[in-house]
Parts: sequence; structure tokens; C-alpha cells
Amino acid sequence: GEGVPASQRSSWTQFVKAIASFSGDLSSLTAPPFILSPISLTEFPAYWGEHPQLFAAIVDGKTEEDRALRVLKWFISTLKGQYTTRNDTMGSEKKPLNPVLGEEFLGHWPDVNGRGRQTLVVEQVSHHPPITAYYLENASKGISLQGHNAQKTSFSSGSIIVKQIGHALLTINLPSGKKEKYLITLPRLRIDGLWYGSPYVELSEMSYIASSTGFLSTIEYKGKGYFSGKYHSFKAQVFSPSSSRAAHTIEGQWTTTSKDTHGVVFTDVTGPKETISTPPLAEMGEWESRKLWEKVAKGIRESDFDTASREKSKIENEQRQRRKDELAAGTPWKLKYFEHVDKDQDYAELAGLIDSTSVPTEEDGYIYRKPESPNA
Ligand code: 0T9
Repeated sequence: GEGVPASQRSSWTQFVKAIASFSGDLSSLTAPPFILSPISLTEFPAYWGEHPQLFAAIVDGKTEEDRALRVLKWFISTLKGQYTTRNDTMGSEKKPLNPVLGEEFLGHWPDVNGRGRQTLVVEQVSHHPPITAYYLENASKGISLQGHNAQKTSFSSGSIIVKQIGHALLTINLPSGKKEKYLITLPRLRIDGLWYGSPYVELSEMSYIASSTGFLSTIEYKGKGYFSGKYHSFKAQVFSPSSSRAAHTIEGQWTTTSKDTHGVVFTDVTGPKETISTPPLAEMGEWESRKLWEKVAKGIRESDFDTASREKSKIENEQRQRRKDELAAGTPWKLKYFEHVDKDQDYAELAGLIDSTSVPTEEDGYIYRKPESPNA
């Protein structure tokens, strides 16, 4: 494995073998130091927000069809950030820090050229299983994204297969007072390159964007050797409510560019993205992710893995004690920003637009939302 430091080769081989014979919560497996990331999974929802211009521009769509295309354009444009950032900044996919219950990640993207300020609230709403809830909003434009995320992992022919449990619901409050909703389902991941010690994400199968207007976008993901022979390829189709023939077809790579059937560029993510603004570490609260993991992250960044693992154990022990105390006192942990809901009515309605055989059915018990959000 060329990605593996010589001194960690045998522990990497052991780790990959452990993954292969294991199915469930990968966060519980001890990984060799070189693959550890100093960043917690609670930071990942920020990837949804890294194209604030495209998010804000959704509401400028003049027709239902135009808005369906703009939602698709924004969604495709976030994929590069979601699935290749660790490779770009750290050399390969890495094992993120496993968030604790109540961990938060808060930040914003400033208002530039009147596009409006965009804000993000993330909370770890469950530890077993790990579930992260998030709420992205551009209040001045009347647009928001409410979502929750969990994963089920398995192993198949050398790759980790990750099924994402969860979905996102995008809501637009139109100037007319009308509300439009878009259910966004999430693609399946395959983590390849494991044996070489340089893991990366490839997307597979389908994901969907189903709108309350009746528009449906289907996105098919392919790796090397399919539509174009290129990695990270996709083909998207937009269906209007009135016809079973696709009104638009877009093909390309979610890491670079895509075009419609006339050869017109649809998405282009070759330029810079806008990362989230967060307060200085010194001003963060104790539950904010970067504050909470500060010492562990420092240890990982400075290759001081003894400190990293000692500080990580401290956090885990403190969490265990906290759970025991809560149990003894009969006062369970209270979520701060999100609440658990038994059923997501919008999900139930909009999922009907999608081919019923491919609708994820494992959402039960995983749904959380921000009470004062427009979908509540
Ligand atoms: C939601 C995203 C998700 C989180 C990550 C599978 C994964 C944890 C979940 C699905 C975001 O919107 C998008 C991107 C990347 C996903 C991660 C990739 C990954 O490898 C990890 C898992 C848990 C591992 O760390 C596997 C072990 C490691 C050795 C592979 C590098």
C-alpha cells in the first residue's frame, strides 16, 4: 500500500481485515494513526452550504421547471465538497472523529452582493446509532434545508459500502406566499482504494430529488468505465409531472463539469468553493465540535497520537459517566436545536414520486427537525 507509512503497514492490513469481517458501526474500530482525521462528522453538513450563491439563486427561478433545475444544479455542485474534500486537503479519505451526543457545529456564510446571509446549525442528536441533524438556511431568501444523516456500512469485494440513512428536505417560501418542497435522497457510497491505504469515495446507484410541484430529478452515479470511462460520473434526468419522457438530461462528472444535451455547461465546480465561517476557537462553547475535540485534533495534526488517544478516552469516559448519571437521575439528555419526530409527513408524501422499490425504508426512528423551521 503506497498510502501507508512503512511502520503502519501491518496495522493497516489488520484494520482492513477487521473491516472485512465486520458490519455495523465502523466508528468503533481502532484505526492506525495515519488514517485518522482531526475533523468530526458534525462538520460535514457544512458541505451543503459551500455554494451559497447557487443556493440563494434557487428562489430566482421563474417557473417550477426552472426551480427544479436550479435545485439539481445546486445539489450536484455540492457533491465534490461532500465526497472529495478529505482527499484534496488530507491526501485521502480519512476516518472522521465520532461525534458525541450533543456535539454542535455552528457557522455562517456572509451576505455578499445581496445574496443574503446563510447559516448552519448542526447537532449530534444520537450516539448509538450515530445520527447528525442539520439545518441550513438563507432566511432573507426564504430557503432552507433540513436534514439528518446516519450510515450503515458493509464490505464487498474489497470496498466499504456505505448506505446513507436519512434525507434532506429543501423548502422554498416563494414571494407569492406559496411553499415548495423538495425531498432529496442520498447516494450510496463505495470506499475504494483500501488495500493501497489511499481510500476515496465513489458514488453508485441512484439518488432522487422529488418536488411538491411534481417535478422529479433522477441522478445515476457511475465510476470509471461506464458513461464516459471517467471516475465520478453521473447522468441526471428531470421529469415534468405531465410526461414520462425526460425534459432535461445532464451528463458529466460531479468533480468537474457537466453539460446538457445541447452541450451547454450545467455545473462547473472547477473553481473555488466557499468554506463556512466559524467563530474563533476561544469564543466557542464547550459543546462546539472544534472546542470539544481541540486537544484530540491537535494531537492528530501534530502526530502526537499518545496525547490524541488519551484526550479521546477522556471525552469518551466523561460521556459514559454522563449517561450513567442521567439514567440514575431519570433525566435523559435534552437536545438543544432539534427534536425527534415519529414521522416526516413531507417525506411520506414526496417519496411517493420516486420508484417505490428504491425508496429507503429504514428512516424509522431517525427523523429529527428544528422545531421553528418552516416545515415543522
Ligand atoms: C455525510 C459523507 C458522509 C457523511 C461520510 C462513510 C464515512 C462517514 C460518513 C456520508 C456527508 O454529507 C457526506 C461523506 C463521506 C462519508 C465518510 C467516508 C468514510 O470513509 C467514513 C467511514 C465511517 C470511515 O471512516 C471508514 C474507515 C476509513 C478507514 C476509510 C477512510
